[in-house]
Amino acid sequence: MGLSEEYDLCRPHVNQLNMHWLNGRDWSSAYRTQSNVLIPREIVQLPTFETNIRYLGGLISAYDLSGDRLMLERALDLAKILARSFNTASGLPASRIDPGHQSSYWTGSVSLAEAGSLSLEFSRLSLITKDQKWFDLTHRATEFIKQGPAVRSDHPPLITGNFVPDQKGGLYGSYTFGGLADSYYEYLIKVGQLLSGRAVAKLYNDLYAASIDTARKTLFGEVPIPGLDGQLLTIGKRAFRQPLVPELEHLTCFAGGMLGLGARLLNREQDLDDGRRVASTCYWVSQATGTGVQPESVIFYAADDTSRETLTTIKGERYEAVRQKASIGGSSRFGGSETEPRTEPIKYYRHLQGDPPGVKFSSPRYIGRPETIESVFYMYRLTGDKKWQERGWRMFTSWAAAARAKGGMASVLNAVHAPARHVDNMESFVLAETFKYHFLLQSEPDVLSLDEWVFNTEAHPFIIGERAPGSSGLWKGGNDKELGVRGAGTDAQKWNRLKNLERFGP
Ligand code: DMJ
Repeated sequence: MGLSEEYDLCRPHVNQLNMHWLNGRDWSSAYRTQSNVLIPREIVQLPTFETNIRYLGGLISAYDLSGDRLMLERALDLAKILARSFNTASGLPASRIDPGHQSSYWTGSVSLAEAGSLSLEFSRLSLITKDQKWFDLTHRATEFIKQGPAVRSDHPPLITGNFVPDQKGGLYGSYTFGGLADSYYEYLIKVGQLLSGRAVAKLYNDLYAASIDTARKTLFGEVPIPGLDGQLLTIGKRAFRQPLVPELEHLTCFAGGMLGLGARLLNREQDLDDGRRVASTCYWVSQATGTGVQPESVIFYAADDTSRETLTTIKGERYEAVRQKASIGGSSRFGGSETEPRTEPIKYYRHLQGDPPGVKFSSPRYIGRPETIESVFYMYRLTGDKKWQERGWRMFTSWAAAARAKGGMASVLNAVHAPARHVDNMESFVLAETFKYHFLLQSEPDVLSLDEWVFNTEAHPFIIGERAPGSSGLWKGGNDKELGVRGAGTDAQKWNRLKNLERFGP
């Protein structure tokens, strides 16, 4: 964005970060305060997944974009800490680590996304440093997943959101592309892309392709909205031996872009069409709410839900139609001959209500999530169709109208019903992802071209191929003399630390 001055202002902050301090607490050693109070080594829980995708991914990306050695040094400092999470019996990363402990951790039940989403960062780190040890850690974890839970699955190689690494069966929760699972599938295709040309990429590409083939049969569901027939597709949720729930989590909406990317990389044309329909469905839901932003999740009426109210258009006006439960002239629900199902007759019409049509249930909060605009961005870059830029712009203006606050973008308490009520909270992914995808969608396609960059799940771009970090010329080099003391703690860290020490003060 041309914010070079801001980048230079951030360098001392990155240099001074004390990787041993978490919320003001030191997890690495016991120590004495000036008033001789002994503070024991703290037990902390470092969230492995978030620290990896946000901090490690951010530092690696900053290095790839700038060529600034400082970013790489700090990335390696952090990678050494995160690598301890792999010190488990299975070799899967523990979801929370106490980095001060050297001993093994029992991972218990792990979430698929948390266990399977360190591979892009660790693979890129190996490519940069030419040191294979980082790659080996995540590769071993992927092998474990492929040979363990992916085989024990009801719908192989799909895996439920949670599983216990070494337990027979051991799969819990639902099959989904949404929360708890999402970035595992995303990283299969992206690691395959990062490593393309190397034999080892096959493992990731094959596992990805097989996962999508199974998901098409088990998780993909048509969204039956009259007037939009055949245009909308959701990727729902399925619990153990249960029917598909036609849900659409906002988190799942990244899958439109993932399917498009996979289609291009692996010549899977059907995936592009499905990805386009998933992205359209997410966009459509966002625009069908009272506020113009998308709820956390919606559950559509299934086509055969007898309580379903369907939308129809009569002389250009939108109406809602309630279908009659029993059909004319037949005992079966479909009526007529048993081999020839036919649509039930429409009983009466009434005006469309305000909720998204076809939606039975909404979890209505919007917290600035990026997944739909991410897929809209991919669709534009992959197809060149300007319709996606226009859709993205509508999303941006409606988001601004609903969420803009004095200090940033607020969360919205209820996306379904206007007026939008603000919640005083802005997640870090609003800057890392949501704004970034909006910006890139309206930029020329050679700004971070998808042929040259792969985005981690927090939208931090990594170089694909042999190009040297910093060769984009975005950063001209900075003044290392002004960086301050390495690891002394940033102002924010020191403030937290002071508050913490005061608890023990005289
Ligand atoms: C982000 O932190 C990442 O994209 C993650 O993979 C899941 N989704 C959140 C933002 O919604």
